Amino acid sequence: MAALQRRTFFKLGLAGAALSLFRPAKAGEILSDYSSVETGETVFSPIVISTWNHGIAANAGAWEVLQNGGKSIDAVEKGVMVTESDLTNRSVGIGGMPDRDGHVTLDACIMDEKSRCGSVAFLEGIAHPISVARAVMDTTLHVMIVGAGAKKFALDRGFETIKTPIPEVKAEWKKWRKEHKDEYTKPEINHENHDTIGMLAMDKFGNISGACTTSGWAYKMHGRVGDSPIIGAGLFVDNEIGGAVATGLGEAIIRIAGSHTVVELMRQGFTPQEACKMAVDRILSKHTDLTNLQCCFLAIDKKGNVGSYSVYNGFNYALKTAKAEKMVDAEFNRSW
Ligand code: SD4
Repeated sequence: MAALQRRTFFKLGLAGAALSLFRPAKAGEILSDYSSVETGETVFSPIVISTWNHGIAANAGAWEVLQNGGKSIDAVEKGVMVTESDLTNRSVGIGGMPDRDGHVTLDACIMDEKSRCGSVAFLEGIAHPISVARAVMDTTLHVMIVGAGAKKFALDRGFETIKTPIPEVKAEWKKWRKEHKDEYTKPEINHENHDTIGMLAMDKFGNISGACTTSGWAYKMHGRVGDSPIIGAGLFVDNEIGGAVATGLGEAIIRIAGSHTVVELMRQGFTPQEACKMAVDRILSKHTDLTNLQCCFLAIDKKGNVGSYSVYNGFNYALKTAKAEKMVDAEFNRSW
C-alpha cells in the first residue's frame, strides 16, 4: 500500500512537473520574463504579490526596492512595513484590533532565499514587528522569540515603540467587551477581521523571499498565536521551488502546516494554483464544521507563476510587475 502510494505520488509529481514546464499562463497568473544583460548574467523580471487590498500600497513599497535592483528580502520587509504603519488598518500593526483583554499582540515572520528565517509572536507596543523578526534572523542564533522576551529584544535594539490600541480601536473594544462579557473561552470568528498581509517577492536575481505580519484574530484569547509568525504555516519559502503565504483562520492553517504544504506540492510538480487548491482541500477534509472557516493561500514558483485559492469567496491579492499592477480575485471552494 505504502509502495503503491509512493509510486502514484511519484507519477503525479512527474506529470505535474511536465505540466508546469509546458503550461501557458492562465488568467490570474503571469510568467516572469527572463532577459540577459551585456555581462551575460540572467536577469529576472521582478514580481511582488501580497494578500488583500492593502497589498497594493505594500507592493508599491516593495517595488521601490525591486526596481532599483534590490534584494527580495529587503523588498518584502519594506513592503509590509507600509501596512504595519497604516493607522486605518485594523488587522496589521499599529491600528490592529486587540485581544479579548484589550491588548494588541502582534505576530510576524520573514524568510529569505537561503532559508534563513526570523519570527516574533505575542509582541506588544512595537511599531514594526517584521523588522524585529528580521533582526532575529540577522543577528541571533534563533528563529522565533515571543512575548516579553521579544519586547525586550526590540527595546534593547531601539525599535520604535507604539501605544496600542489606538484610541478609536480602544473605544470599539470597550463597546465589544461590554456586550461579550461572558465569552472568555469562545473566540468570535468573523471573516471581516482576518486580513493579515503576506507578501512574496522575486528579485532580479530570481531569488524569492517572503514576509507575513498581523495583529491576528480580533478579540482572540490573550496569549493566542496564529499561523502568521509560524514558519511553514503562515509563510514558507524554498528558493529552489517557490514560496507561499497564508491568511485566514490560523488554527486551521497550522493544522496542515499550510504554506509548507503548498511549497512541497509545488516541489512535486504541481502549479502554484493547483498546490493552493490542494492545501485548501486538505483543510476542508480535516474539518466537519466549515462555518466561518476561511483560509486562503497565495503562492509563486521559480518561474514567476502565481496561484491562489481560498475556502470561501472574497479573498483577493495584489500583484505588481514592471508591466502590471492589479488586484486579482482568488478562486474558491464555496460561497459564504
Ligand atoms: C491569524 N491568520 O492570526 C491570522 C489572521 C489573518 O487575515 O490571516 N487575517 O489567524
